[in-house]
Amino acid sequence: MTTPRTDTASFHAYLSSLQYPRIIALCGAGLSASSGLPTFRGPGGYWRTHEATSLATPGAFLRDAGLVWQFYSYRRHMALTVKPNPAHYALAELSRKIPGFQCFSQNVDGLHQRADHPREGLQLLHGTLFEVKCWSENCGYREENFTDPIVPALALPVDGKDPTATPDISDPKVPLSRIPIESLPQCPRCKRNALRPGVVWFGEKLPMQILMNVENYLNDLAGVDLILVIGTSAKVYPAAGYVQEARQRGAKVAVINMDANDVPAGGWEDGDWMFKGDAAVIVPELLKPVIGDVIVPQ
Ligand code: BJW
Repeated sequence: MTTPRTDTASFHAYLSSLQYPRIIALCGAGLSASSGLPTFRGPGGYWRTHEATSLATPGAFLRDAGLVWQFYSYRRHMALTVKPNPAHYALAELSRKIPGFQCFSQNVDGLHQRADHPREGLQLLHGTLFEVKCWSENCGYREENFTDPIVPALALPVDGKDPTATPDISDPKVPLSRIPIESLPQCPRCKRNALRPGVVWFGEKLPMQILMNVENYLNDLAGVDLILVIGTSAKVYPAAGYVQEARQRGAKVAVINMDANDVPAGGWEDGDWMFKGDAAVIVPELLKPVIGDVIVPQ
């Protein structure tokens, strides 16, 4: 059985040896964990009594659009409240230093963008919380939207005893009112359907342009030198499949994860690395030879 390397020195030596580096990062929810946002699987993967992934489906929206909007409105609020961490800034700086670097991110929280990650180096595989679109694909309306709450009905409840406190509605002990579909955001174009979050749910296609950008990058004849697999369980496809695709094009794999058992499909191969711990600490350290010290704005 192959065991991955764990020393930073061999990683730095490899990084420094690349003349025209072709590097990919595949990022997941663990990247934003130290910013204070929960992951999907594992202990933080529940919202009230619901598995977070069970609310990320078109079926859940059809059954109870009010509940699904409460989940996403809460997450929009949380994402706006927290800040990008040093790993977001390190990846953004890598993108400025190495034009061939592409960050394939499954995260919808907007933290890459707030860390000023150059737009052309960022492929948002699963969309963003801050775009909303008409439920009807035939209508096709979509808009960028940062309003919090997006409609008054989705305002967080106020504590009866302390009006300055907002009870945490992710806690099932906090009562949640039922929201009728008419009180949810409505499509201003067709005026017949509710708007929904502009994210990719299970069973839905990833955005066509993003898929094309990823395929074009992977199919470039130059191959790939390195894929950084950061804070993702790498269980959701097609994103998880990009690790093997990069490998087939010559890439070495470096995993940065709190859980050393979260191994990408296909297992370890000679020359891989596993860095166990917090991405916010490890990613800036790994990229130091190229980006120097990360500056996090106060
Ligand atoms: C830390 C840390 C710290 C913690 N530092 N680390 C092939 C095989 C089998 C199934 C399929 C297949 N191809 C497609 C499918 C079906 C399905 C799928 O993959 N199912 C799997 C469950 C098996 N895929 C799809 O449905 C996709 N669509 C599709 O394939 O369409 C095809 C199609 C063709 C034609 C017509 C129609 C369709 C769509 C997938 C969409 C996923 N959407 C979600 C929700 C997005 C919106 C939202 O945010 O609510 O995306 S689900 C959820 O999972 C979210 C995430 O982006 C995604 C990945 O999760 P992630 O980021 O890896 O999080 P976790 O929690 O799993 O892991 C966190 C990790 O961090 C852990 O490892 C921790 O240890 C670690 N960590 N703290 C470092 N501080």
